[in-house]
Amino acid sequence: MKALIFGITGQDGSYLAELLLKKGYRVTGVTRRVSVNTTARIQHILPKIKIVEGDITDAFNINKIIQDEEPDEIYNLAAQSHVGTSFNQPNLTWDITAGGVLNILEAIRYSPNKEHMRFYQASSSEMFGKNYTLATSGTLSVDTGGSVVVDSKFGKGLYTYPKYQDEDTPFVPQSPYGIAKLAAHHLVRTYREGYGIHGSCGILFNHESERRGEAFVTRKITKWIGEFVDWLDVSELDKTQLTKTEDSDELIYASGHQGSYMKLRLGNLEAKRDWGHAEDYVEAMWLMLQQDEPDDYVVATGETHSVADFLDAAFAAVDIDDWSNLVFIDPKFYRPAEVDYLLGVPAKAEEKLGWKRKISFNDLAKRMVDCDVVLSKRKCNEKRL
Ligand code: NAP
Ligand code: F7E
Repeated sequence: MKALIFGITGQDGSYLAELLLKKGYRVTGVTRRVSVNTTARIQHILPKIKIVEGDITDAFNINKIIQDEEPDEIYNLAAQSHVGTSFNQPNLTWDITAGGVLNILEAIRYSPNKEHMRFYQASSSEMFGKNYTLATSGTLSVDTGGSVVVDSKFGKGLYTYPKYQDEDTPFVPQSPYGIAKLAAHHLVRTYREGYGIHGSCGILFNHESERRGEAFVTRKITKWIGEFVDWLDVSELDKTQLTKTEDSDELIYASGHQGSYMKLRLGNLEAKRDWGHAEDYVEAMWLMLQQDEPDDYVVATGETHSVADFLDAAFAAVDIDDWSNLVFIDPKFYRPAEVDYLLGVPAKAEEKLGWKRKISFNDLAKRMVDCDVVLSKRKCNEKRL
């Protein structure tokens, strides 16, 4: 089997490429030319994959790649994927995240091998925006432990809250990114129904990892913790020496120490997300393309946590219980429109694909922190040489 991955240099692309190689696929990845090397996440598998140059906004180039490669499976993970950036660069986001998908769909539509190609599109929980489904009494019951049992048409599942999103929740996107993803989502459905393309969309909720981009909130937090722990170490300080500061103070001080350290600068800590690990989620992408019929699936954990909860879990991994003195709230990181609450019910993916997430929220945070502590130490040591 031959797979073509757009977005192979990203977080998900790297995990998906690893998974497909393990399954014996021949993997081709599309990378765009930029002035710096973007292959860090796939460096370890580069000898085993084929790389071709391409940008999904370039329709002719994309068409040529698809006709030349004749893949059995095409995964589109390429996007301008940062929601905050999409408010600053909405046109670019639209061209890549929506327009790029149309280029791929058109190339498949006119391919002589169309019947043999299966297509995966990376849709997003951002498409739900501010909307959610409020479970009604008929679909809900409370188990003895106080959790809510959602009795969906795909079977019963145990979820912690009665507000959720699933495949039937109407989309009300709140960002240029969410709107572009929704356009792409409807394009895939239309090409599926109109031209018989085997195209499936994974409506994936937030998924993170040790390879997560550094501008997303989880990685921004764990990277800062790694560097902060290294600063404490090098300064021969321990956390009990940190002095209390005002909320308006942007720096951290320690008693008996001359220097200071810049606080972790964040925006809205109240937003809630359904956070899983990317390694689990790429498995769901592959499973979708193994189905006889194309379809759309929510992929999520069924739990929701605030950004503040993630801070709790991440700081706990380095034995810091109270982080309030270490975080500075910077209005710069607030968004013009926010998605307040995401909790996905993955009952359909569990029932039809047999998919189940394996990595818990606390393990996710701990894995990311542990990795960033090691990475920071390595980088700092290199800098000091
Ligand atoms: P990511 O780390 O930001 O990776 C995005 C990938 O897209 C990178 O390989 C990037 O290449 C590539 N790309 C960007 N613009 C391109 C262009 N014009 N032409 C070709 N390639 C381009 O994102 P991710 O977290 O792996 O997510 C993968 C996909 O799932 C994205 O479509 C994202 O929107 C979607 N999604 C992600 C999540 C999540 O929580 N991670 C949830 C739902 C949906 P460079 O390396 O050159 O920048
Ligand atoms: O923000 C809040 C921010 O940028 C999460 C993408 O993969 O998932 C991701 O989009 C929350 C938001 O992810 C900072 O306001 C607070 O409420 O990590 P994020 P996202 O916007 O949820 C979806 C499903 C995708 O599809 C996207 O591609 O955290 N927040 N302070 C902050 N966020 C950031 N980035 N930086 C902060 O300083």
